[in-house]
Amino acid sequence: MTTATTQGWLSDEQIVAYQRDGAIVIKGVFKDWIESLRAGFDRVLQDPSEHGRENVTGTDTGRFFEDYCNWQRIPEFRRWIEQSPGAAIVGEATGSEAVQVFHEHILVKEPGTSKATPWHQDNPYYCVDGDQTGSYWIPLDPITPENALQVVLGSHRWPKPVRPSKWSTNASWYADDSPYMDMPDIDNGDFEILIPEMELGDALLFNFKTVHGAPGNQTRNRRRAFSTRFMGDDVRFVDRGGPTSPPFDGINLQTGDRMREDWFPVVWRR
Ligand SMILES: O=C(O)CCC(=O)C(=O)O
Repeated sequence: MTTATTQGWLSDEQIVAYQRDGAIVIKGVFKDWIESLRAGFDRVLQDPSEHGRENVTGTDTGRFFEDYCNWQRIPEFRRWIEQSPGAAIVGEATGSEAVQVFHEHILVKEPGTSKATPWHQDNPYYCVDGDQTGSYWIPLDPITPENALQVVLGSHRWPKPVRPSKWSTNASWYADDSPYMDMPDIDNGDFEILIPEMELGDALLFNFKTVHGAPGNQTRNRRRAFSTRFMGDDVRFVDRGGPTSPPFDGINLQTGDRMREDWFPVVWRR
């Protein structure tokens, strides 16, 4: 576990922007972590977990693979979670006293991948709810606006959550979709979309409720991205009435409970 030093990682302006917009780009902080995250990423590709999923089907081209919840068995990921400034930055951005790790996630789109990542919020798929949250999206290959993750600024404050759906069919994720609204037409010009310009070592940090999505990858480069999801003070378990993603079978919590620290350790305290 790391503890806060007198060094803040974020400026006051970045903290205000994170809380207002639900996303910020953090420059350069993870430069020295890229090689080891790539090594961890390769380990997962060679030995995926039961959660590994291929998203390219039918007439789609390329490969869009993702996997998650591997950090306990991948030493490079564990080191990043426990020793990088990632958790501390989420603590600063959310004004939390302590930060727990939720899970990590890898995504690769090989060159020529037609499949886009549809606009979505992560929070409705999760077995948690809260506002003091932070997900990283850290590219492990050079990216361009053509294949970068994009976010809808301010969408973490929308009054209703967006209906979670299966990406392949758009069918509702849960049997009861009454708590949700449909995704508005994000490309109709009414929304402020951030398409980040990023270099290796930069990270996009966004709230679990921020709407995000990405084009396929029609560039000549692989597009690997490493993510970790962190939870701040107000995050609590929620029973969604059906399997969530990730599933966390056997978690044995009730709606409103704090997330258990044996599964989701505190990795930073103020
Ligand atoms: O990398 C992508 O295309 C999607 C990433 C994403 O949805 C996430 O990190 O939550």
